[in-house]
Amino acid sequence: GDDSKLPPKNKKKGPPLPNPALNDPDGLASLIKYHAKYSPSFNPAKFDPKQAYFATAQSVRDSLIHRWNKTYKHFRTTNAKAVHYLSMEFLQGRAMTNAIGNLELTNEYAQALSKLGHDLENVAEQEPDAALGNGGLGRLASCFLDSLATLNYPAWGYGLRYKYGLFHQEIDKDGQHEVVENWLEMGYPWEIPRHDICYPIKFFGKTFETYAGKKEWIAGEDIEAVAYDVPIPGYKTKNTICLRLWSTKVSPKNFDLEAFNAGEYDKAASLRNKAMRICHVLYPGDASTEGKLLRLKQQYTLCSASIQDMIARFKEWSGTKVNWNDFPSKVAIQMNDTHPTLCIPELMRILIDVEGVPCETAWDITCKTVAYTNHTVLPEALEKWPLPILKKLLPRHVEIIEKIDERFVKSLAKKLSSDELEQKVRNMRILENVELPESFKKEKLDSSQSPTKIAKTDVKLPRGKENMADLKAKNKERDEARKAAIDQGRVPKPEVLVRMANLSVIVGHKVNGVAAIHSEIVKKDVFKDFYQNKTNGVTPRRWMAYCNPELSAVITKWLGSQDWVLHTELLAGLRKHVTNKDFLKEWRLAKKARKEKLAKFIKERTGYVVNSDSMFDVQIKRIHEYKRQLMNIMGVIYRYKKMKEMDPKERAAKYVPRVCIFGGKAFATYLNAKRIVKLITDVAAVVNKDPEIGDLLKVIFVPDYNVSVAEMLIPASDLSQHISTAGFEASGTSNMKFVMNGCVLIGTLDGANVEIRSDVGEENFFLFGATVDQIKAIRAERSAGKFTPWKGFEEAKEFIRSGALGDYDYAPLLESLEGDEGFGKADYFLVGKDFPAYVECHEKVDKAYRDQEKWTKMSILNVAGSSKFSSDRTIHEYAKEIWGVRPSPVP
Ligand code: T68
Repeated sequence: GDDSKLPPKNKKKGPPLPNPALNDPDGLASLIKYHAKYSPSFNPAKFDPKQAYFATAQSVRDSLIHRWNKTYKHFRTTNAKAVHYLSMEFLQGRAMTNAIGNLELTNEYAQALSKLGHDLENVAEQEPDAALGNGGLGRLASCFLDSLATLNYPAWGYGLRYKYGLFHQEIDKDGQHEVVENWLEMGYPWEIPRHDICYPIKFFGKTFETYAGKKEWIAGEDIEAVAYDVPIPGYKTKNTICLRLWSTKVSPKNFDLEAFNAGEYDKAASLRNKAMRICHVLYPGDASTEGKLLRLKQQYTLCSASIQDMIARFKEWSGTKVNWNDFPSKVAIQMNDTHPTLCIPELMRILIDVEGVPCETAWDITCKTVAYTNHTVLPEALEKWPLPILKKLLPRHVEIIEKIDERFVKSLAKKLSSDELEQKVRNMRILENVELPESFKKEKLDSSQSPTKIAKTDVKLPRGKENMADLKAKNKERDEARKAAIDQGRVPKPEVLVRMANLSVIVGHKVNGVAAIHSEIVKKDVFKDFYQNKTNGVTPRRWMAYCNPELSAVITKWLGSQDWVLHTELLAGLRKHVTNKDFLKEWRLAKKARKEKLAKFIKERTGYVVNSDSMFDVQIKRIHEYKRQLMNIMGVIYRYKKMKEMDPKERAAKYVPRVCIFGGKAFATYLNAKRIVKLITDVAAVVNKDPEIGDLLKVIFVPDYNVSVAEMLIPASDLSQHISTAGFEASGTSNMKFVMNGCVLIGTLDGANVEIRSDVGEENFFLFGATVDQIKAIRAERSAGKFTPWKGFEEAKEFIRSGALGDYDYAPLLESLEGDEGFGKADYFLVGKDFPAYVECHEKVDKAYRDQEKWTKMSILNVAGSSKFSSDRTIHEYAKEIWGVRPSPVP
């Protein structure tokens, strides 16, 4: 269809809608004015940037809705298999620049707004970030949506519409403070409330056996989930897919009018408040039982509403003949980490209890439909829920989970010898801290019990060098001692836990990690034949074309077309120009333009003045000990200290002027992370006002790091730090964004760094630090008391301890770097071990930066080698190797 025109004027009611050709700036200007005038939330007499933003957004939304309707009409006609991406997080950031860009209307909108006295960039900056996520995992989900739409895959994103996004970070003399982020305060023009799409969600209650083994769940609390749809436009295509965010409410019949009229207001609105609470915030604290219940309610709401939605569509699109066996050939579900794992028992429950599908068939359908992506190896990030709490909230689901667990144990019993069995079952089954029943031991398993369908999971023995017989004997002894202690009541019986990752692995037809090295590490524990790697990627639209128009223009000019935005493999073509002086000059100027913008931004946000001729050295990500912002700031301290010990000449000869920029939020209850934030700001306060040092060193902590701040920082960086302890960062995705923006990385052999380094060339990457294989030995060396830290590391610690940074108590942070043993102590993340190599590597960076021509070449070769890290490549791999979906472009 021709969507260059809006729908025809409605002659009967309301004001006349302008009907312009969208590629005409005058027409767009009249459309914007129309929305400014008739938008109900603003005074039509005014037209300030905020109003201009809302009116512009409304006009863009018209086009998006038009395309979105066409897309799903097309998907309905073709009834092709679709992927459903379930994620507790979508870190969308701002929508406007991206939407206008993907519609290819950036110039037209810029002109239209200029006719109305506004500047597009300034108008776009009025939009608050939609921060419905924490970090990498949530942003990955958003990049995937962009690629799914762009590549024309039939797809849906499913998430929750949190009232408050990730907290707003304020920094003051005491460090970080969290303030609610009220992103919906002014209304969100990019969403469409779908009052017609609403599903019941049940909690608590009991299950009953009805007839012939059928189960019925009578709930104790009934609420509803209602859809808010956010259209996601593809780039250079009409395909516009849907991010469906669920919000919670109660049906009006649950409002107790009698109680209200009797003055019992809290009672009257009690259920309503409970329902609203579910979508209040992202990851509410879960230390208490109430907190755990709330988290589980969130996860279950996402899963139940989404599964009901898929089932409703499947039935509707199947017409009169619903064949449940066809479900997996129409529906693929991807679980973004374990947070949506409850969709497994929910799909089975609905199939068995509601649709009357036989258990075996329901099991088969569920296995073929769901797949799981693992994003972490950190044990504390692997979700486990206490069985009694889960049972209280979702009694029927627990019955189903227990059945899956039982069948899995049987499948292992059938395959393994009895001496291996206990240990394997303990590690791999869904329920933790449950004794293995005698009847499951191999010799007692009669063949009629042998499972067939779940025998998909294969076990590989750990590849350690330990003597297996010794290990087994030791384990047995330990287990017996533990059991005796419990039996005698000397230690409490451990709580039974439900391991969500194990459930996902057992059921999912595919399991994948997110970078080659991460997948190798996880494979050792995760035992599945069909374990895959799908290296992450990021969208080159948002992360190159829109956030870095200057560099993008240079790339387009020298490649001769803009096709690289869709086909990043063309970026390799930059290599052949790398000796051309004009090209190098234009490249430098483009980078410089972004650095000047950033310098202005830094001044506005922090008050500090930085020189845009300095090297911009950036580390932006969630604050976490494994990401080692602590090592970075200790490196800065060491550098500062050495500078102070030198005379000015020596100092200037050794170091190039640097601005060390940090950004990131610390989880509210993660005290060491908050101490690191405080340390960075304290160092900044001392260094930045030291006249002796001047421009040679500046330290900046950019408050409230989010997607929009990343869009400002990444294009302006020269060097960026990806320095996690090897084996801890699953992939990282900002490393990819930096590379695409011509920034050189300093990093360890961790996550996607490994692949980046190999693709951009070893000589264009600053590598340092211990490798994954060395870590075990390093820890052993330490606990044997054999590790002596480098004196430079001790100097940096001493500087912090000395009070030179003020009177804040850094002792707990420093203690984490000391001692010989223990998690959270004994320098678990090997800052001390890697520190000398890190400092030395930064000296190489200084040397390299002095030669600006050489540095510019490195910068170009990073972009030229970045093609693999487009999320388009990642999505094609998922589509082909996991989901079995094919592109379906709207004609
Ligand atoms: C990140 N994980 C990985 N998790 O840390 C990062 N976890 O290496 C990877 O690039 C990225 O995922 C995408 O694959 C996260 O962001 C979380 O945010 C999280 C949230 C709640 C519970 C556990």
